[in-house]
This record gives sequence, structure tokens and C-alpha cells, in this order.
Amino acid sequence: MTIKQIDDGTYEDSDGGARDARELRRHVDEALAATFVTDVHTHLYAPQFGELNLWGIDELLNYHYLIAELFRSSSVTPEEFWHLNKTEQTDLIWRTLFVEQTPLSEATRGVIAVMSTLGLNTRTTDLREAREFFHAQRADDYLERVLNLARVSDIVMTNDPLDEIEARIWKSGVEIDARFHAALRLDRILNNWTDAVPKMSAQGYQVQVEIDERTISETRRFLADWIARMKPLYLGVSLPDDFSYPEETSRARLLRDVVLPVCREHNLSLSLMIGVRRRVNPALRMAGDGLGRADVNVVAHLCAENADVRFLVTFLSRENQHELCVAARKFSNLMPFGCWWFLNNTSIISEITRERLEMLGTSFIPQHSDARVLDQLIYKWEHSRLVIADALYDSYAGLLRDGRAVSRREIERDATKLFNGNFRRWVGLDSIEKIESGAVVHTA
Ligand code: FIX
Ligand code: ZN
Repeated sequence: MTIKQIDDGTYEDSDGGARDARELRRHVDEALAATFVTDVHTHLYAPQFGELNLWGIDELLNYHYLIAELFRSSSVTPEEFWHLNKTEQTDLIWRTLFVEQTPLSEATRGVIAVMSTLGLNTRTTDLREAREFFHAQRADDYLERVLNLARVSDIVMTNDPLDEIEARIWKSGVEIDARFHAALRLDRILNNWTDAVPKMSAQGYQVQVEIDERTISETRRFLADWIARMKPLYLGVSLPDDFSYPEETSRARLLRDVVLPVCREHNLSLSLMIGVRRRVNPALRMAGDGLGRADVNVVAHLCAENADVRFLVTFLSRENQHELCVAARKFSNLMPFGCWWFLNNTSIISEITRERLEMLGTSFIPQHSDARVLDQLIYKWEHSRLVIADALYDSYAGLLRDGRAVSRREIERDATKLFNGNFRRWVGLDSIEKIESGAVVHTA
């Protein structure tokens, strides 16, 4: 191998690989900062969804992560808080978490990062300037600006076919912004079947609580109709920490006889987000969800029994992460993704990403934002990019010590895989887009 000196006095090998720590660091930072992200799981909505599309300072501060933190530092009770109007709630959160104390938590730092990026005063004692700023924004320009700042090219939504507001919009046939992709969410069907039945009946499907053959075929028809309408990239569900399969429950029956066959028939992946313990403190409403350690063997079993179905899987408990990596080494139809919710903190993203790099190379999806408010893309991706860059840099430095320098092209190839390529390939997004643009013609 020949080593040549490059402009700034550092060295590259003949393959363009950085042999100098500073140079390697620069290559990694630049590649990771420049690579556009396909955000594989969010709760954002395209502008066509109207009131569901959230952005601005009041929405940012009314985030359930911050509401949970408020009750640790304020004497206000949940009952009192829910009686306030939204502006009063936001003012209280700002005063308590940002004025009266230092905003050190991940969620509070996130708000500061967004405000600072947008040039807003992060030490303000009231939100007047911020509210005026957002009031003056044109929604479509602002969307463009946020996507560019966060370097996000594509957003996957979470779409519930049994949500009345959403259903109305989908059924209107309005053209959805092409940067937003659907993911068909199965939570009501798989986690609350008795609640789903009357809603599906109201949409014209002949289903009943006690699952019989007709209910199975009608639920498949329901999903097929919604797949045709939404064109989702995958079907998805969040599951409790005690999720088990197989078992004698409506969930397991519907999974086996409806969801898995539908995935097969429509060539769609199934996303499993496992480990949430809903309403641990119901008074906190959405801020009252917790987590528990789940059984990764259940996923291994699903992957083994359904080798022809692709699974996207994330666990909420830190304790499940190593087992998930081991399971992914055994099953190539299993794609680990993201550092979900309580794991979306610098120290834990760092640990999980390093563990995944060590055990899976680049064959995983390191992060999703789970953003509920558009502006959150700015900080969630900025924070994650930095941690992932550190983890990747250390891996390349280790490889260099072992005797191989990585080239700039290889770093860019890895960044592309991690931030968009692995997911796009998994769900066939690029081929879908080519087909839709007429670039690919199907031949027999
Ligand atoms: O189930 C989910 O998709 C979770 O991400 C949400 O329910 C949760 O409230 C959240 O926003 C986590 O980030
Ligand atoms: Zn989510």
C-alpha cells in the first residue's frame, strides 16, 4: 500500500483511506452530517392531515416527555394541569423546566436546540417572541426549512385506519405530500380488539368479538382495503412487555390468521415495537406510560416460524438490546431499528449503537425520531447524528489499528446504509418510487 501526503499535512493510503485520526474524524463527521435520513417511525403527519400536523412552540412544549418532567418539579397536580388551557399549560412548562431550573434533560435540551437553531432567545422568561415567530411562518416554507435543517428526506407516519379524523382524510383521496409515507398501525386491532370491533363494523366489515372464520376473512379484507388506500411501507404495532406468541388470546389468533398472512400476501414487513407498559400512572395520561423487559425469544420464534415475512423490531427496555442483536445474527428476516422513547438519550444511543456495530456491522437501522411535532426533527436528528458519528468513528479507528484504513467512499456508503439504505431496501421503497414514477415497468 502506498501512503501519500494530502493538502493539510495528514495522510491517506492509496485507496483514499484516512490513516490519521484527525482526518478520519473529519471524514466521518462530514459524511454523517451530510447524509439525508429516511425517518422510519414518527407520529408526524403530512400537511394534508390538517389539525394532526403539529408544529410550533406550544406543541413543542406540550410534549408528553416534558409533561412527565413537569410533575417532578412543580406542585401542580395532574388534575389541575389538565384543567388549564394549552397556552397556560405551555407557559407553566416553560417557567418550571426552563426558567426556574436548568434544562438539562434530553427533552428540555431538545427544545433549547430547536429555539437556538431558529434564532430564538433561549433565556426568555415568556414565550411572546417565540409565538410571534411561529405565527409569522408559512406552513409549507417552514416544513421545507425543518426538513433541510434536520436533513430528513422522507418521513414515515403512524396511520391508524380506525381513527376517524385520519380515515376521513384518507377516504377523501387527497394527494399526500410524497415525502411522507404511511405505516398502517395495528394497535387497536391487536391490543384492543373489543374496541376495534364496533369501529370496523361501522366501516362496513362483518366482524365480531368472538373470532370466527368470517371475522378472520373480514379483517383481512379490512386490511387489504386500507393497504390499497394508504399504500403503507409496513404494518406496525406497539406491544406490551408481556407480549407472547403463540398463546390463547385474540391478539395471537389475529396475528397468526390475519396479520402474518396479509404481510405475506402484500409483501409487507411487520414492525414490532415491544416493551411498553401503558398507563403505569393513568393520571398522567399519555405521559403515564412506562416500560418492562420483554422476552426476545418470542421474536426469535416468530422469525423462525415465518421465514418468508420480514420483521422490523425495536425493544423499549435497555436490558433487551443485547438479546435483540443476538437474535438478529440468527435471523436475516429480522431488522433491529431505533433507540425507542426512553432509550433516545445520548448515553443509551451510544451504548446500543456500539453494541449493534460490534455484533451486526452495518446491517441495522440505528435510529428513528418518534417525533410528534415537526420541529423535533431538528434536535432529535442533530443529537443522534453526533452520537452515531462518535460510535462509527471509534469503530473505524479500531479497524485502522487492526490494519485497514477506511476510504471516504466506504464511510459514505456506511452512512447511507444506516440512515436510509437499509430501511429503503427492507421495505422496497426505492423500487416502489421507481414504479410510481414509471421508471420501472414490470415484466413477467
Ligand atoms: O407506540 C409508539 O409508537 C410510541 O412511540 C408512542 O406511543 C409514545 O407515546 C412516544 O411518543 C414515544 O416516543
Ligand atoms: Zn412511536
